[in-house]
Amino acid sequence: MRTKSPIDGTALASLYAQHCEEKAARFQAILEATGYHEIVIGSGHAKMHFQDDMAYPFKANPYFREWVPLGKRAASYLHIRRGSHKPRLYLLAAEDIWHSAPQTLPDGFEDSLEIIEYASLDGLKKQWVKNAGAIALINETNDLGVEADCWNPQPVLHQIDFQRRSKTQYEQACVRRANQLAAPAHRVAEQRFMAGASELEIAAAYLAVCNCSENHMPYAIIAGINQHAAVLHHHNLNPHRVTPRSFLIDAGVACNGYAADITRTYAYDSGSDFATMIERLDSVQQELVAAGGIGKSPVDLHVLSQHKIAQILIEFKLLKISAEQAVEQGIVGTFYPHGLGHHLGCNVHDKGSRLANAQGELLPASEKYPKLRAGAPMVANQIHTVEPGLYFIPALLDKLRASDQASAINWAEMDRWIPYGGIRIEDNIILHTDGSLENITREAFAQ
Ligand SMILES: [Mn+2]
Repeated sequence: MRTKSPIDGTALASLYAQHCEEKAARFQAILEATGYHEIVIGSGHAKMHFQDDMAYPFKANPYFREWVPLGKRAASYLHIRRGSHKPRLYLLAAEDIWHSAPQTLPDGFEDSLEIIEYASLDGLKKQWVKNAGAIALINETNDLGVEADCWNPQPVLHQIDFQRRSKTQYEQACVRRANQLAAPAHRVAEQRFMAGASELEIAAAYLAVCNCSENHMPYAIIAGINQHAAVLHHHNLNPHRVTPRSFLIDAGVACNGYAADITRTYAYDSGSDFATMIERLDSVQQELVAAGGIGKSPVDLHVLSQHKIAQILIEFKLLKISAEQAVEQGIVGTFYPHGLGHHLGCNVHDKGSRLANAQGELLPASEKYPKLRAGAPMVANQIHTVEPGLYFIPALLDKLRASDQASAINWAEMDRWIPYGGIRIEDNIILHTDGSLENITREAFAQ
C-alpha cells in the first residue's frame, strides 16, 4: 500500500506502532541468535569542545534513532528484553533551567513504548548490574559499566545492520515525507539562484522553507554556484553574489530522523550547451533508476552509469575514444569520481550496505571500484539513492592531462566547460516487494 499524499500525524503514529512491532520481532530473533537476554541502546551524551564550555550539537546514534525519533535527546536508553514486552524507553528527567525542554515524541507515538523517567544514571546502573553479563549495551561509551565483551558486541551490531536494509512501512513513509518537505525548498533554491542570490542566501532560503535550523538538517547543505559545483562536498558557502552560470544543490531534510538526500543542478541560461548537458544527465539518471530492482547489483549499475557518462562525454566532443575504452582505462573517473548511490535511512549513508549476511561477512569489494558504498544485491523494501555526476574538476583534469592517457581527451573543448563546475542529479528510490520502483523524489517534485 502506498501513501503518496502527505501523511497525517495519526496515520504516521499507527505506522510507528507497526514499526515497533516489526522491530521487536526482528530483535527477538537477534537475541535468540546471539545468546543475549537483553539489548540496551543508549542515545549517547553531549560532547564538549576541547577547553571550552560549549557542546557540539547532539545527535543520537543510528541504532537508537532506528527505534526512537528522539535524535536530539541525550542520555536516553531503549531496553529490549526477551519475550513479548513493550520496549522500554528510559528518559532522563532532571531539572535544567539553562536549556529548553527536551525533545518529545510526536503525538501518539508514546503508546508504542513503555516510557520510564529516571533521575540519575547511577540508579539505572544499579538496576541493570545484576544482569550485566546477559545485556548487550550499544552505546558510544560504556556508561552503564557492562562487561567489556557485552559493550557493542560485533555479532549484535552485524545482526542489526543486516535487518536494517529492509525498511518498514513507517520508515518508507518518513523518507517519502522528507522528500515532500524538501521539494518545495529545492524549488525556492532554484528561484533564488535565478534571481542572483549568493550561495549563503540560497541556503538560508532553503532552511526557511524547511522551517528548520541547520543543526536539524540530516547533512550540511552543499550549494555550489559556477566552479563551486565541481567541489563534491562544497560546504564553505560563499556569502558574496557572483555572475551566475550554473548551480548545484545537494540538500535534504529529515522527518523523524529519516533523511531525504536530493541533488539538482541548474543552468542560468536555459539555451546554453550546459543546459543541454544537464538534460542529458537527467535522462541518464532516469534510465539508471529504471535499471535497478530487486536482485540487481549496485556494482553492475555503477559500471552501467560509467558507460552512460562516457557516452555524454562523446556526444559533447570531449572524449575521442569509445565509451568502452574510456571505462576500461578508468578515464571516466576523472569526470565522475564517486559511486552511483548508497542506502538511505536514518543514516544518510546507511550502514551495512556491503554485508553478505547477518553474521557480518562482507561481500568482496569490487576490484575496480573498491570504494563503492553499496555492494550487496538490492533487496525488497530498501531505499537507494541514484546520483550520477559529471564534473570538470581542475585538479583531476590536470592529472589526466599530464598522464599518458591525455590523448583520449579533446582538450580544446575542455576549457569552456570548467567555469560551469559540474552536474549531479540525485533521487531517492524505494524498491517495493512487488518489484516496482517508487521514485519518491520525482513524485514529490511533481506535487
Ligand atoms: Mn547521496
